[in-house]
Amino acid sequence: MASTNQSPQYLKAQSMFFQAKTNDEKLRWLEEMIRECPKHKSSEKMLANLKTRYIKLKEKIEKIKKSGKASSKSGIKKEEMQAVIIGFTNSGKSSLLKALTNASPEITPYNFTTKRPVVGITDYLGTKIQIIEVPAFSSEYYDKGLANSADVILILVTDMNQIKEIESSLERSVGKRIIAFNSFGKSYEELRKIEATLKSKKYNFIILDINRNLNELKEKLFSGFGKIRVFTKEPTHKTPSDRPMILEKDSTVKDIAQKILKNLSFLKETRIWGPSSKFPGQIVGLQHKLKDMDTIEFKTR
Ligand SMILES: Nc1nc2c(ncn2[C@@H]2O[C@H](COP(=O)(O)OP(=O)(O)OP(=O)(O)O)[C@@H](O)[C@H]2O)c(=O)[nH]1
Ligand SMILES: [Mg+2]
Repeated sequence: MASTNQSPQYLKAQSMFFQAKTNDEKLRWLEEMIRECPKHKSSEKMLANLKTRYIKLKEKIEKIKKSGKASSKSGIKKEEMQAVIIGFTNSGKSSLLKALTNASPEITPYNFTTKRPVVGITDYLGTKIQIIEVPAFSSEYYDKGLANSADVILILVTDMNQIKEIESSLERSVGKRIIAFNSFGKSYEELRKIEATLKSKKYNFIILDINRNLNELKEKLFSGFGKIRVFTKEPTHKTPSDRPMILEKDSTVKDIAQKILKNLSFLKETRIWGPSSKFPGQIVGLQHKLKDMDTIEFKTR
């Protein structure tokens, strides 16, 4: 890259670019270089080069993400629903991961016990949610790439000030954020104040007690993925299946019919109960959009 007549800001970004270890970081510094590149005739070519590089790198990152491999150095295979737990050291990340999933991370009263990401799986109504404990925020073990690519980011804190600090580092993240305030060791009076503050700041939050409200947390996590639950019902049965199917938001009758029925031409009639129906048992067409907690019944020939 050209080295003539560049601003100190540009040179700094360039040096950061060359030092960057992850593609996400590289992309960030390239963006900075483009911003700081002089916009006059003599540097047109250089700017064009930078932009091409930027687009290529962005495509590469997308490709890695789509192929299911995490773009970060962690090497963790991303499942369809992935949440990360991030927080300062000793905020209780491992304790939560252990209570919520099949993982058994090391838990100690000492700082920086978790030095590598730990992956666990939790079952939600028969569907799996992947949950990852990311090593302590602001430590050398922290993995920003994981935080940036997760679908849901659970920010576990023990102090109100930690929220802003963590959030300000998430400018490149895509996931829905949930604040979990760890109630461990806090008095009732303290918790009352904390709850009032979180409410007034309009956070999507939960006051977490891992012995008491893990189910509430699971519900919150699930809603963060923006998916919908749809129960199926056999025409001859009075009640629907007890386990819903998990579908993408805005799925249609056709989407679920294709999953359940082998051949759509056998489909005679579809009825819907619940939020997307105008009345219970409404007959709908293939393009009908489903909503969370609908019940659907297919009559076939
Ligand atoms: N019983 C209980 N102990 C907790 C809870 N949260 C944190 N602790 C205690 O706090 C200490 C740290 O907990 P960890 O779960 O290891 O915290 P961490 O955030 O994973 O910490 P690092 O991985 O070291 O950064 C341990 O002594 C835990 O027993 C909780 O909700 N219940
Ligand atoms: Mg830990």
